[in-house]
Amino acid sequence: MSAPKLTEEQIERYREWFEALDEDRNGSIPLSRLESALADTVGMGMPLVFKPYEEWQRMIRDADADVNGTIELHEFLHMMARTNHSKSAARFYRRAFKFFDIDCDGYMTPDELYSRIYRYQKHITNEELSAFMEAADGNKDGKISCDEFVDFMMS
Ligand SMILES: [Ca+2]
Ligand SMILES: [Ca+2]
Ligand SMILES: [Ca+2]
Repeated sequence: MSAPKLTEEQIERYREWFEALDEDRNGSIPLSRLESALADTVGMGMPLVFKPYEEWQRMIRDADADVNGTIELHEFLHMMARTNHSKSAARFYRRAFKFFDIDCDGYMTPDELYSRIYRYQKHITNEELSAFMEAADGNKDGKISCDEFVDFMMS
């Protein structure tokens, strides 16, 4: 098994997630707990608009390498590494982009982003959306291309 490639920073962040999810602090997280939690933490704290729930479930089941019904830290890190850096992640974000590009012109505008996100997460603020636009809009033309989106989500 090849070791997952994560930066120190990512390992630190994922370890914090893991510890937050490991409520009884025994070093393992039941699959069911992880499933419901991941649904809320996918990318940018956005809800689960990017990926069908069944795919997450499958990914989590796959992550339980020793099939003991719980995810241990090393299994968790391995799963996050695969999610972050695999080609399938890029494919997944490209598909997600299409979801936001409502008029299919190849760009995600603030209006499109807002109308999609709002359906799932009513409490998102204009400031949060602007911050996302600002951060993801690499060439600062006020809209997000598919490449900009993928780069941002995978950075
Ligand atoms: Ca396990
Ligand atoms: Ca568009
Ligand atoms: Ca742009």
